[in-house]
Amino acid sequence: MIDVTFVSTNRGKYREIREVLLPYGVRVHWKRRTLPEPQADDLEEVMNAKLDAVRDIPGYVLVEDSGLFIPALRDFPGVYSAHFLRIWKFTPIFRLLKGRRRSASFRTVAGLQNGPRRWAFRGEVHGKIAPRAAGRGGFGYDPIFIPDGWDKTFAEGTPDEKNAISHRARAVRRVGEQLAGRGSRLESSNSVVRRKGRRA
Ligand code: ITT
Repeated sequence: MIDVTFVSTNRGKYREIREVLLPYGVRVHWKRRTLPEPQADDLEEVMNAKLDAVRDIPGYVLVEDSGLFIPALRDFPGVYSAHFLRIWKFTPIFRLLKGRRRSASFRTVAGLQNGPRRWAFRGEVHGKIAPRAAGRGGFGYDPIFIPDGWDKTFAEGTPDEKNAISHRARAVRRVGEQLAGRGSRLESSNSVVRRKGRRA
């Protein structure tokens, strides 16, 4: 078994990540810690700031930053997803989307660190914003997001159904492949983590 410390305030993320990494022989330990979320242009920048803040933790350390991107709202709430949800919940999104295209996507950038080494892994799922909130599963924006190919929201699906296709599961399966020794050279390159100017 490989041990990984996942640092986050979000228990829902931990539950999903734990299940996704288990088949790779990776055991996830959750460390609850509030990490800096600088005002940044992309998820990767935020992810890197989070990794900077966990340098004191030995061994493999995993963090991730996620967001809901709505093209009709110029990708809002995007990197501001956590802040926006905390203050406003869903109603303004429904109001802003009246008469506009409802397509949306969830994105995750997961960052893995071990001493001086860093890796970044991305995952995305496309879908649309539901007409109204539905379902009690998941967390965050799950009640208002209908992934492509589904006729229900993430919050109406089971944890396994969400993990089969979610942005987070897609990014984190790559973490599992990396840890199990099957990661591609591109994704294990530090330059991927450090490259600027690319929207995550
Ligand atoms: P950290 O401590 O890991 O930063 P967080 O909840 O603040 O946890 P983010 O900064 O990545 O996480 O914020 C992303 C926001 O989007 C936050 O409000 C989440 O609840 C929400 N979110 C992230 N992943 C989601 C998912 O899979 N389904 C629904 N909402 C999600």
